[in-house]
Amino acid sequence: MADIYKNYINGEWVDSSSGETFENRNPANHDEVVGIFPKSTQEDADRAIAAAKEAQAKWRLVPAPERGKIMRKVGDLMVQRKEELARLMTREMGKVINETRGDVQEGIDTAYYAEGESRRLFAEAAPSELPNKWAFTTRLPIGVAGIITPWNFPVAIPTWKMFPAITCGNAVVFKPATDTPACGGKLVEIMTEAGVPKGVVNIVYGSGRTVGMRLVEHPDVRAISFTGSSDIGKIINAKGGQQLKRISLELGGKNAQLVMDDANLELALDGVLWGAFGTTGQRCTATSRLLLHKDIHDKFVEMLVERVNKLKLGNGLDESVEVGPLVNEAQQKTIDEYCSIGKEEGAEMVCGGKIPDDPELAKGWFYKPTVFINVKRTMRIFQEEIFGPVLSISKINSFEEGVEHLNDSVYGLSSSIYTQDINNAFRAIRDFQAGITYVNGPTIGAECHFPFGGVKETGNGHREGGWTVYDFFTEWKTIYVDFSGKLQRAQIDNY
Ligand code: UN1
Repeated sequence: MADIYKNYINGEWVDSSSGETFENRNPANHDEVVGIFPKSTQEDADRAIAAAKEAQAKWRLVPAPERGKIMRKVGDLMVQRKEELARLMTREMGKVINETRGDVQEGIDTAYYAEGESRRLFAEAAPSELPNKWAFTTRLPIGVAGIITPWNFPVAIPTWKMFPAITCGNAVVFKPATDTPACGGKLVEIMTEAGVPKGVVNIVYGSGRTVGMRLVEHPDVRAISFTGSSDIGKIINAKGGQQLKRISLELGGKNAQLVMDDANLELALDGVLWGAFGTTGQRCTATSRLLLHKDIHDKFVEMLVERVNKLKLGNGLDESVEVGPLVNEAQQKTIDEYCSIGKEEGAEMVCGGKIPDDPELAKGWFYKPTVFINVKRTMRIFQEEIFGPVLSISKINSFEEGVEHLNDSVYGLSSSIYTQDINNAFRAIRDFQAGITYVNGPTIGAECHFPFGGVKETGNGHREGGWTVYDFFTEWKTIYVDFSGKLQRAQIDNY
């Protein structure tokens, strides 16, 4: 029997005002319904926003370290329920159990980090230019934040956004992806159990078009944090921008790993297998381009194909499985289309490229891990985000050409170089156009206490993670205190 979920608005679990619902199914076995969820309306979103606004007026007055203690409790409860959450996540979106455990752990780390930051919301002070006058700054919450999240990290990404938002004294309305609503619901349940007051966290299930857009358009939502595609991000930025909202966008990627002729090839191989086929390639940080120096190209391709062909596909609850299904049928179709496009464009497919014929996998949205070689910069499979287990390989003649290839993208999230040459490693750090560069590590594996985000069309300049996201969720206020007892005019009386 599928579990029935409800919205959480103003401290109560409620159905949608429409009475309508939607279901989600296990992508490894589409006969299995994971849960049934309210299909919410604009009115439901409005009620949640009103509740958040009211609750925030009190929440902002709670000392930040007190808010932080609740975050610690959230982390403790997540530790207790880690396995339960991980198993639910694998059933809901398909990635293998070790990865879903990692996803929950990233949320736990984010909770404990939030507790620490609650005592470190540092602000600065500097001398006033006038005598008997002090000047300093402080940081205040923004108000109500709309949290719109994707399905590929159904616990970690919502925690990156909600925990700092709430720790800073904001209230949130959370709209999880329709492919992973159950994980979002469990997370909110934990937050309420840990003591996040009613109205400070609300969850409203439903489509991006109805619920998500209402958050973006409602004047009482002053901040939006969104992770998803660049196309939707641009719409959110344009709509929310009309009201001059603060908007943090974490969007697409077309991340590359450059392997130089002096690299440790075994290490680079482990890296690219994990980077390209972990999470079935469904990460914004996934390695989707591999740039191989000409002197190691043929050998590396041979080593890679041998390993890719051995990757075990299946239901992610089986601990021996390495690659789970895609999240849904549409995604499977997209991947298949890109494989046809790659072939038509003249790239050479050296493995994969089809839906597996294994009858055991017939009820899931599986796709064989795919590798293309001879991929040219003008090809769509070089340029476009595919979000699946497809790796495009290009041969490069030099480090400089590698940098040029790597930077030839509208995106700039993550990047990686494998080399033993310290000079090239540092040149890469300086010259790769990306928010994240790994040296001798794959393009995935960001840690929650560091800034996370990218350049170009990957975002709009904000960073999640680390201390930087605390800046996003606070307003700076400058305070001048004049104790001279007379009018002192800045820029005038001292000159
Ligand atoms: C994402 O790709 O959507 O660095 C987030 C990583 C993870 C987070 C990825 N810690 O791959």
